Amino acid sequence: MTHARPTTPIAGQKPGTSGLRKKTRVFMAPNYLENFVQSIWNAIGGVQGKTLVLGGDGRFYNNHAAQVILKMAAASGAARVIVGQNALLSTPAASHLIRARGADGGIILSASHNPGGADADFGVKYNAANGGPAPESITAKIHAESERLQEYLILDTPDCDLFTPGQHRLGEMLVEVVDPVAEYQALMETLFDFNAIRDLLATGFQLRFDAMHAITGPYAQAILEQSLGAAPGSVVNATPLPDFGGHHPDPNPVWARELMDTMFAADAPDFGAASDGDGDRNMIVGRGLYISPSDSLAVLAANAHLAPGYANGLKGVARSMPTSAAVDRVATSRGLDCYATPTGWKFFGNLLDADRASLCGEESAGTGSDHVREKDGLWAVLLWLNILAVRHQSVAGIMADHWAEFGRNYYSRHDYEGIDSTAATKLMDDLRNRLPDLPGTEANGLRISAAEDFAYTDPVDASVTTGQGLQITFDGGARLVLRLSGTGTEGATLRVYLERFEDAPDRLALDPQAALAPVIAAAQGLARIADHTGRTRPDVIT
Ligand code: VG1
Ligand code: CO
Repeated sequence: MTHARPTTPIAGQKPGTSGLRKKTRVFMAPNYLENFVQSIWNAIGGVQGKTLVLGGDGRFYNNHAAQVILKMAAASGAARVIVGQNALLSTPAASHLIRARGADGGIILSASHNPGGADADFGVKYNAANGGPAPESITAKIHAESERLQEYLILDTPDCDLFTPGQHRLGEMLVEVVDPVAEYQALMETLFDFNAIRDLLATGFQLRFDAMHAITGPYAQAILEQSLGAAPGSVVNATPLPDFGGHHPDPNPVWARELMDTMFAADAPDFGAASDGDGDRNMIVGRGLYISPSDSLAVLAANAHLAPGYANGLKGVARSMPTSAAVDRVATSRGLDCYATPTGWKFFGNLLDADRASLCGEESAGTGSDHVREKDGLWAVLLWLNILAVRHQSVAGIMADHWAEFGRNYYSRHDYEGIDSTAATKLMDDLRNRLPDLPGTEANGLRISAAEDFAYTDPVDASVTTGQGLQITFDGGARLVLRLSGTGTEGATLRVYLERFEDAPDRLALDPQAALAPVIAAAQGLARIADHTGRTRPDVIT
């Protein structure tokens, strides 16, 4: 029986960098989830007769939310929902399913790298028919609908069996429960030389993949261990847990400390990697060497042609604006177009759909290609392994060659987490107001050549997005960017992105923090971070 339940608008249902993220208890409050889901349906012209994909990263509230969404899809007349078994799907696997099945869209339940649990974070993201995160035009519409919502439709029926693969019925709607890994794995087999990677692993090459108790565990076990033959136990923390074992499933040297310790030990494996809550990010570590995500993107761009799926070369590359310009150097040398977009994968969708770029990446450990419309953690790991298998070199060897050829963009991000929102806004406003006066002046001995509040005009649909970060460029190409996070759920997080280029052969192996010291000092002085926030050092350095 379909019920139309009266409701009233709930303030703040505005999707951020990647979907709507809130404290789990906010999502658990009466009507919160239902209001947002109905707002999605309303914003996309309803779901009557449509096919949707549904799955999540397995965090607390995942299964309950999935049942609510199914009942709401059925009540609004959806024809079919394809759901990962137990309501699990990594973000890239969901993107692939939407595309492979020609679905009209999909919903991903995740707050990605944010911690999970009743007292942590939850999130809901809508992806469009191209498999990618809804563009700003749709997220703005969802928000507008949420502000005038008066009722939602839901089926009054017992929960659907999401455990048994196959077709089930929920009212008139078909629910198809699928293995979350199988179709994704088949896609990976079309892109990479699995035999070459098998041969590499058979020679005793050791790898360690840390799934951080999040969604990539089952994917990595099936692909890395069972199919490619990595030693059993190569994938650690492989069981997805509702609270990710109490950790942040954020693949960076701070939150993936365990992997860093393993990779810097005397008997370290040859290759280490980690992924995040929903499986769309990757951290790459060589033996005793952390690879910054911006460098990883550049290496993948320079070597992608070594994998069968990219043997014909790339159509172009794209990075988010705060990501280092290391990939730009590869693009210049290979004659590829290179785009700089605002932060967040939704801005890459048009470039990928229009065949202007086939490889994209962000400094936050997200890389991906036109095989889906999301970033893809395991995909990046497999591309690295394919490159290592063909080049017969260590990770350190590949990096040394790369920097010798292209120079090195020293890069780091400093995060100040959970700061007072008013103070954070004031810091940004103060610096923004001073931008016009900065060019030509000096900060800590560095001469400022340009200062802008980054705005992006999409080259495909000409849509304009403003206020995407304050960018200050110095003579010689050093750069700093400041922006506020759009994925947090508590206070504000200030992200300070720092970059400096070096190509002197004897200066390619410096400590990144030391190499960046002048830029770090300039950032402190220009933004008066300590004065505004009371913090003298960042909480997380990546
Ligand atoms: C962060 C990252 C951004 C990424 C986003 C979603 O956003 O900086 O690069 O696209 O998370 O990734 P923000 O607004 O907090 O800086 V995920 O893996 O959380 O879906
Ligand atoms: Co993620």
